[in-house]
Amino acid sequence: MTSTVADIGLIGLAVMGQNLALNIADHGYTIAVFNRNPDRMRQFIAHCAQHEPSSERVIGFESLADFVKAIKRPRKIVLLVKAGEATDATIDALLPYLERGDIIIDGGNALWTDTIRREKRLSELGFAFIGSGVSGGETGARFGPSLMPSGTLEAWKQLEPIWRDIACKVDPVTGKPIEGAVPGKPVQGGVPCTAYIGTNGAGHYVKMVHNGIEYIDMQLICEAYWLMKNLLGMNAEEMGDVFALWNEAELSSFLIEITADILRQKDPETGAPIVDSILDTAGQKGTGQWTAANALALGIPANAIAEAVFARSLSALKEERVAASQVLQGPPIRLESDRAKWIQAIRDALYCSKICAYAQGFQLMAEAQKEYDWTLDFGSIAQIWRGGCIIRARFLQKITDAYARDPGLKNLMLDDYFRDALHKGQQNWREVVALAARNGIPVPAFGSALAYFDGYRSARLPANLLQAQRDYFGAHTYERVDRPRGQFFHLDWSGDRRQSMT
Ligand code: 2AM
Repeated sequence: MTSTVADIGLIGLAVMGQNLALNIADHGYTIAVFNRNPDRMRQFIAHCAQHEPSSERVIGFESLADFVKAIKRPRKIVLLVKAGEATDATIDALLPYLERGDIIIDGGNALWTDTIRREKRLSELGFAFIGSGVSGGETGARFGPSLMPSGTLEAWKQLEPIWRDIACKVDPVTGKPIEGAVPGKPVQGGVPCTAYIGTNGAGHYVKMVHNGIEYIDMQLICEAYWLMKNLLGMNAEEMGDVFALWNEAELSSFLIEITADILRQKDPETGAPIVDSILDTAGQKGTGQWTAANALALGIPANAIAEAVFARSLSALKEERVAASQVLQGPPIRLESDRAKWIQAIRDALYCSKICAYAQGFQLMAEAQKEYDWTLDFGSIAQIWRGGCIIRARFLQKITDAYARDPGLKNLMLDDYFRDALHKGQQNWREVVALAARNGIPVPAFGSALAYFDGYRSARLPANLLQAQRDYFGAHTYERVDRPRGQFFHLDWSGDRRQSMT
C-alpha cells in the first residue's frame, strides 16, 4: 500500500516539469512525480539522487493509481504535458482516481478557451481546475517563474502557499528580481511574482498576452539593431555596448540585457560575431499568433503585436526574399555619420514603440475581461511580470504605478508618465521611421506603433469616407457628425441622391 506522503503531485517530466518539480522540492514540499513514459521518470529520479540536494522529497511513481494515492487531500496535481490533446488525455486518465475537491493545475501553454472548457467540465464533476500561466523557461521554472493562476478562489487558496513559495521574488524597493538561488537554496524574502488572475481561463489568457508582448518587445529590439547596423555602420560589439548602456536606464530589461550579451558573443567556429552566422528566419510556436488573432476577433487595434508576428512570417520566407532581392529594388542606403544623435533617436523610437505595444496588450486584456466576465487587476499583472518571465523589465513598475494612480485607466498612453515619455521621444521616433523609409529599411514594429499612436490621438480619422464607401456600394448606412450617435442614414447614391434615415 502506498502511504500518503506528498504535498503535491506533478505529471509530465519534460524540461519544464522537471525544473518545476525541483523548485517545489527545494521549498520543502514533498512532491510525487509521474510521466506517461516511465523511463523518463526513472532517469529523472536517478538524476535527482546524484545531483539534487532535495532529492529525498521527489518521489517517482510508475502507476498513476499509486501516484494519486500518495498525495495528501485535497490533492493538488500539476500538469506539465504538451498543451492540447495531451492535457485532455492526461485529465481523462486521472479522473477515475480523483476524489471530490481535488485540484488539477494546468501549467502548460494552454489556449485559454480550452482552459475555460476544462474548468467547466471538471467543476461539474466536483473537481477544481486551475489554469496557470508559467513563464520564464527552464531557469524560471527551476529558480522562480512568473505564475499567472486562475480558477475558483477556493482552489487558489489551496495552491497559493506553494505558488507564492516557488515564484520568482522581486526586491520590494527596486522591483528587481532577487538573484542568487542555487539548487537546494532558494532565495529568501522578496515579493512573489504570482497573484490570483481571475476565474477559469484568465491566467492562460494573460500568459498568452504576455507572449504577444514578448514578440513585439523582441521585434522592436531587432529593428533597433538593424538600423544601427545598416544606417550607422556599427559592428556587433559596438551595438552590444549600446544595448548594455540602454540596460542601465529606463529600457532596462531581460531582453535588452541578453541582446547586449548576444551581440558580444563570438562564433566558436569562425571567431566572428555569432549573430552574423545565424540564419535570419524566425520560428514561432503560436502564442503570438493567438494574441494577434484574438485582437482581430475582439476588434482591438493591437497592430504592433500583429506586426511582430507577421515580421516573423516574412522572415521565414527566406528563399523568396533572396530571389526577390535580385528583382525588386529600393533606394541605396546612405550611412549616417552622426552616430550619437541617431543612437539616441533609435533609443527613443524603441521606448515610445514599447509604450504603444504594452498599451495594446493591456487594452486587449481590458476587452477580453468584458468578453469573458473576468475582473483583471492590471497593476497586479504588471507587477507579477517584473520577475521570472521573459518580458521582465524596469518598465513594468511604471505600468503598476500608472494603474495605481488610476485603476480605470483607459489606455496606458494616457497616463502622465507615459504621455510625457511619448511627447519627449516622438520627434526622434518620427525621424527614425522616416529615415528608415527613405533608406528602404523595414521597421514594421516602429512604424505600426507610430501609426497606432497617431491614430489613437486623432479626434478625426478618414473613416467618414470609408463609411460613405460602404454606404455607396452596400447600403451599410452612416452616422452624422451633427446628429446623435445611433441614428443611421442612407444616401441614394445612384438614384435621386436623397438621404433617408434608417
Ligand atoms: P512522454 O515523456 O511520455 O512523451 C512533454 O512532451 C511532456 O508531455 C512529456 O512529459 C510527455 O510524456 C507528455 N505527453 C505528451 N503527450 C502526452 C499524452 N498524450 N499523454 C500524456 N502525456 C503526454
